[in-house]
Amino acid sequence: MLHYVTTNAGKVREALQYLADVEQLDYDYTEVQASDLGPIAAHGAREAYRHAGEPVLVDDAGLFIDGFEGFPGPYSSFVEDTLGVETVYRLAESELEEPRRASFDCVLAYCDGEGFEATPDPVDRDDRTVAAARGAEQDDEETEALPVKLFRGTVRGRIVPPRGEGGFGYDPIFEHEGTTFAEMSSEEKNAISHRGRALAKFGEWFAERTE
Ligand code: ITT
Ligand code: NA
Repeated sequence: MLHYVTTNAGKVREALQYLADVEQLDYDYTEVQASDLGPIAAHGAREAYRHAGEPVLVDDAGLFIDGFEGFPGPYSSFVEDTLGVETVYRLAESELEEPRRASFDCVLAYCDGEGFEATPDPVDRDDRTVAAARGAEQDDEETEALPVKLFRGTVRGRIVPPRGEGGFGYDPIFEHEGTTFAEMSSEEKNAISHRGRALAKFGEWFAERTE
């Protein structure tokens, strides 16, 4: 059984549209500090696999606002819990000119303790943070050696005043081609979203792997 590692029920709802045979594993892995999602997800997948002893898929995502040099990015979860989504919108509104472009990124990291052609260790924009991520993994040499495969998805959009009741997190303030993610059904969101794109890539690879 494949475990979808997240504490976020919204992510699971979306993943279930791609992967029938998954179960949520509500495990809060250590989020190492990095300016890119890749090392965070890779580290999380190794840790979650060691915890579960069964195949795991970690989902790390973030909202990257162009005019804020990618903020909140890897800190999206912390910023949602502290400032809140509405405040992120108001910050963007007061500091940035329209069209306030942004991306949603998602990195899925798969680990099952077996060998396959793993993704080379992700290169971070900031070498020091990668070194820190590696340092964290070096706590356990066996864990560090576990192969991890990464699948990325991204979608471009704009930061707008909150609209819509669906989705979760930053969905109400992220508009893609005139519609916010919170105004879409989960099918519509999945068809174009960062997570949907990453899940489609993973689903294809995983189907071949388990044939
Ligand atoms: P897990 O780490 O347990 O999976 P999380 O919600 O903390 O749950 P992240 O670390 O990936 O997830 O944090 C990403 C933040 O971005 C968090 O505040 C989410 O609510 C938000 N987020 C992630 N995917 C999103 C999406 O598709 N739409 C809107 N917000 C999203
Ligand atoms: Na998190």
